[in-house]
Amino acid sequence: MTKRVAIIGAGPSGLAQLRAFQSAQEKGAEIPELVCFEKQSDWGGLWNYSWRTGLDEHGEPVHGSMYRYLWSNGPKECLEFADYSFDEHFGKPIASYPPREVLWDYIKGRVEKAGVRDYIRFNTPVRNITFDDTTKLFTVTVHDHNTDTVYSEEFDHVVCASGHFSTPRVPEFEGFSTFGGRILHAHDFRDALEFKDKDILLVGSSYSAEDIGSQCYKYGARSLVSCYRTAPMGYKWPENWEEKPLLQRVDTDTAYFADGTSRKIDAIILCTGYLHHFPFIDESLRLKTDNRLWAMDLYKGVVWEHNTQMFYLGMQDQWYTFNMFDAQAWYVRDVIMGTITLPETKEEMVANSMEWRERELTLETAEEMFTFQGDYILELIEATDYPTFDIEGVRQTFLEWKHHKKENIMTFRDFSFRSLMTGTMSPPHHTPWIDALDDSLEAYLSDESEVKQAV
Ligand code: FAD
Ligand code: NA7
Repeated sequence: MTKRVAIIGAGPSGLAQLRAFQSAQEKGAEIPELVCFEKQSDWGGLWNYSWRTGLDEHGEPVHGSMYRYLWSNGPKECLEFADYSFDEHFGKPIASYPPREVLWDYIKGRVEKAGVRDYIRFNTPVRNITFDDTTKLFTVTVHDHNTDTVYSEEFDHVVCASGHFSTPRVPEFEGFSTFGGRILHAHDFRDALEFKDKDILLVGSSYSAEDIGSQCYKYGARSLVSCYRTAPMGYKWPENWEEKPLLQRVDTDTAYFADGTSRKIDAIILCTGYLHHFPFIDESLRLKTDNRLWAMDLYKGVVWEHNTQMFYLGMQDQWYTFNMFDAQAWYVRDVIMGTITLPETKEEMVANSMEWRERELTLETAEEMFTFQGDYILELIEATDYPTFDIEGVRQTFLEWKHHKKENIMTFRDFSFRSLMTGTMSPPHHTPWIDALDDSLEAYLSDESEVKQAV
């Protein structure tokens, strides 16, 4: 009887899994029966923007953490699919830091071409996943919001690709319950114009703090102050943006910091990261990890060591994204289809993971971190027929990107890179990022500058 595989989520990771199977089928292999459950009404995961916050139209927690005017935070050349280039999708070279809608379009292009949409059951959140030791089958229980019915089906394998930048980590600081302005987490941030002419406090010192702060600056916040727990971001900030050690407390309109200083503020944006949150997975199968480069219990970063019929995709902290999910999905496909054989014992898998973890613990610089992730991806790619690509070239691109950011955090998106897949050089964008206020696909792909020429 044909094996059945459940894929949870139709974001970039879940879609990579569908494409991996479809590509094997295209080459003549017989593939298992696939069912992808997606809680949203469309595909693309976080890249499928929603204006909603809190609960969705069905009362489900809103998955989306993306905001309006979001532009890629790294060069697109580092995330390009090895089997579907930007050139192929757009039919012309495009600049290196596309806005969200452009990347969403690219993600969709590959799976539309592959014809895998029919595998997906939309508006269908997974409620529960258990495993029966006797039958060796999973029972997956879902809620179909199209018909408002709950049902269960059995599967031989489960691939969890539900993402981990969706459930906010929300610390509390003294005085929050009596603060007079708005307090929100990055997960609920949508439109920077809301903060025009306001004095903003950002808590956190990673991607969200940097990018949400930059957006607020670009769209006219009066001032910004960001604060860090461990280390400052340390960029050369514009003159109305200051970085301070951690927030200690607030009163109705003022924030007090660990260095004894204070600032009047109108709103607080908690850029404090996300939880790996899988309330729908039985305890024995549930991944528990922080946001880090090597999560334990996952052989090769994907195989659940305690039950090798279960897999996770994209659960690591991400330097690489789309092409890493591909490398993982192709590997998982081959384990499921039996062309990759796992070690015989759990101990061997754990020992292998420990080696990666020990190396992860030695990483100090960003360069060491993206080299680590590049090495991991290469190891996966070498085991499958995913087209290999120039990981060393990606590493160099990341290096240049970091350098550009250090030089000027408000201009790094104005640089261009060469594709590591096709060799095509990206053209510069028609408008510097700081002046480009329209983030639509049409505006981005047009040749029209947004900067009015002086007459
Ligand atoms: P997601 O994109 O989160 O997709 C998971 C899918 O699973 C969703 O569609 C969700 O609805 C579905 N799902 C979840 N739970 C269930 C359930 N119980 N039942 C059914 N379906 C479920 N990466 C970059 O490369 N460049 C960037 O510029 C960039 N910017 C980012 C900005 C923000 C604000 C965030 C939060 C992330 C950003 N990322 C960026 C990283 C991002 O994680 C990846 O690009 C990518 O979206 C991860 O894909 P995924 O499929 O693993 O997860
Ligand atoms: P990250 O990268 O996980 O970073 C979380 C940040 O939040 C980090 O600076 C943490 O500081 C900080 N943090 C967490 N808890 C606290 C508390 N209690 N107090 C103060 N600061 C805290 O999440 P991001 O949202 O920035 O990025 C996630 C993804 O979104 C990323 O991949 C991008 O592509 C977009 P720490 O350094 O741990 O002290």
